[in-house]
Amino acid sequence: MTLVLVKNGLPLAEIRGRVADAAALIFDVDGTMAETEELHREAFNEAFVEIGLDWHWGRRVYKDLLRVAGGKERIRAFDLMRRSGPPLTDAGIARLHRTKTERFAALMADKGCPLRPGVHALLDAALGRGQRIAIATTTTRGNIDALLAPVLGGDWERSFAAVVAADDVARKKPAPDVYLEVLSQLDLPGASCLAIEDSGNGLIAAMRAGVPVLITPSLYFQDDNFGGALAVLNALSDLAA
Ligand code: XBP
Ligand code: MG
Repeated sequence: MTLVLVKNGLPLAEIRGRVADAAALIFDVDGTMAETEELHREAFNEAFVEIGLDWHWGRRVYKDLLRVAGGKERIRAFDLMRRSGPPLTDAGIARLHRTKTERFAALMADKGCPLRPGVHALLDAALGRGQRIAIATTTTRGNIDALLAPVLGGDWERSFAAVVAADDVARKKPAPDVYLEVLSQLDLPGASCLAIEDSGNGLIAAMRAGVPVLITPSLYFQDDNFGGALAVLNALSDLAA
């Protein structure tokens, strides 16, 4: 039996209705579609070695660093905190992050990363009822392909009405920019859609764009504040139970 955890918000039957009735479902990627953050952490650590930095991000420090959305911004935040030596230049950060992105793609190709329970079924159900699906993420665009191509097929993007990633907008989550850009591409008001997120930053970004939010917390964000969400489910598979 599935444990359905609705910490706040609507009863499950009503959540199912809201999901089915939304004009579009807007998915976050990291943490929501798949538990990718451990692979991101590994990719950062491999990049540090490759570039010759004596940095290593363990789980505890990475949990704190995840407050900063975006890999380049996370590198800069850590660099400013360590207070030794001259700060990395913009070009140095860009190079380090490019190496991290290459390492992430290689790790994805090597190890793979399954979608979280219920994600594939929800995508199929949405497409089956003619609902539009979209992506609003602060990850690098290539990372989406590295995750989704192996599990949904190389032409996965054709199923999505809009895919907006980090470098398409000026500000990352918790700013609303990725959501506002998705809504503009879909030509829909935020209130008619439903966002699916795993983190407090994601929740704030969607709410600032006027989009109601369903939360499925991922490993690193179990204790985030999800006040304001329609509901908090332990997994999207609960929708089908
Ligand atoms: C995802 C992120 C990203 C990834 C790493 O947040 O914050 O920075 O951790 O990817 P969200 P990059 O799930 O809210 O979109 O290194 O490409 O930034
Ligand atoms: Mg996320």
